[in-house]
Amino acid sequence: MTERINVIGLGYIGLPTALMLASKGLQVTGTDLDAKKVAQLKNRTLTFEETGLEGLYQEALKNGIRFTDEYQKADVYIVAVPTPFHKASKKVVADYLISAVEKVVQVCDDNVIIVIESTVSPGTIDTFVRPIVDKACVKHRKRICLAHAPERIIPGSMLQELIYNNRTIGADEEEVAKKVCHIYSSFCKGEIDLTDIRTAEMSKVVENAYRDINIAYANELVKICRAAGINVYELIRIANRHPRVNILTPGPGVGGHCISVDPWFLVGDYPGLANIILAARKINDSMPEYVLERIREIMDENGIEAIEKVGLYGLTYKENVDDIRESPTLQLIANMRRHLARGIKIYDPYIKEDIIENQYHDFKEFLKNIDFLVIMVGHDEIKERMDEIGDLLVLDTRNVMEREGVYRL
Ligand code: SAJ
Repeated sequence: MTERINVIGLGYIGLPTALMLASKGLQVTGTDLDAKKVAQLKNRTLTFEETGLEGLYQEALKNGIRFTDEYQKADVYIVAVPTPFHKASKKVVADYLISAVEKVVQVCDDNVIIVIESTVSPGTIDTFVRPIVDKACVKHRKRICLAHAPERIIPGSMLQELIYNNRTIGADEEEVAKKVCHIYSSFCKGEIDLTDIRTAEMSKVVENAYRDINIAYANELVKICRAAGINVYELIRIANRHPRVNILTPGPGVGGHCISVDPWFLVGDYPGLANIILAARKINDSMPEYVLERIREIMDENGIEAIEKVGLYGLTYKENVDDIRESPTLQLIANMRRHLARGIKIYDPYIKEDIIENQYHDFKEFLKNIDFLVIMVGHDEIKERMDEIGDLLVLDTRNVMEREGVYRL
């Protein structure tokens, strides 16, 4: 393939995608406005950890991938910039996307495709992106086509999923969809569904809302089972023996930049229609507060008065990743500042820099300074170091400890 690809945004999605394409021999340039990030990547150092990413990076470097903070001339642009949601209106914040597309249309030649990979609320491309492209096409007499190829990869297993997951590609014309499909097929072994842009936008958001609703169901069962005096994990285990039941795992809340964000797009755009979706968001967002209540109850029950004696294990939004975006632990701490004194201890093996007060970087040191351990994330590390916890008082929000007498959600 001779296409020149310019990947815009070298974050959790853009970087692995750029590396994957380059490793397959495509001519790839990765662009990011963060000069520090670009310098680091040029300097042969990855910007985040992910299984297999280092090997892929080396392969891509060997094949001549380039990193820059400038937009390039290319045949295909893949835009993977952040698309957060507005906290009050719940609508998508398309500013990064708009700015990226504006820069692309300024620099691009005739006959190019802009593929939006960022997750967007359905209709975003028509509302914010298409007008920019249409205007540029008229003004500069260029043909610029649009496509949407939402990503589906899960942190912790990104590369595996980039290769094997099925994908969706939305475009206005079949010819464009096929061209984009051809590029992604260089590494994607999954099946690729071709559709229109709006359906592709909606499918991504709906998939993540589906997962959020299913997690909310498990979290609601936690509260019901607590009131009923039933072990929720035993209940779910039994219910899941039914051939058509598959209840997910309760936890201290839903974090990450996808599942806890994307459903809001539907709530923001379809208030009054997105009812289950809104209820699920509320249930999942209530979990850090619920954990806080459990912490207080257990402290009272065991005569622990000082919050300084409590330690939270895990800062990341889920196990075995170094990503803290929308992390339930951070939400819990934010709630805590309002209710309780400062001083709670924190440890996470994946977070090497100091990002919060009273953070430990050594597990033994952390344990030495607490009387009550709250497991917020089930990293493999804690599963391997159970012996060191001994008979310490524990609230295990992830159900990773088998020991008798451990408190659970
Ligand atoms: N969680 C639970 N119980 C569960 C499963 C997850 O409490 O049974 C929590 C996790 O601890 C975490 C949050 O939910 O805090 C989200 O974790 P996740 O593993 O469901 O999802 P992400 O955010 O790591 O990645 C998701 C993936 N989506 C699905 O699995 C449906 C991925 O496929 C998407 O591509 C990605 O979001 C994305 O970028 O949208």
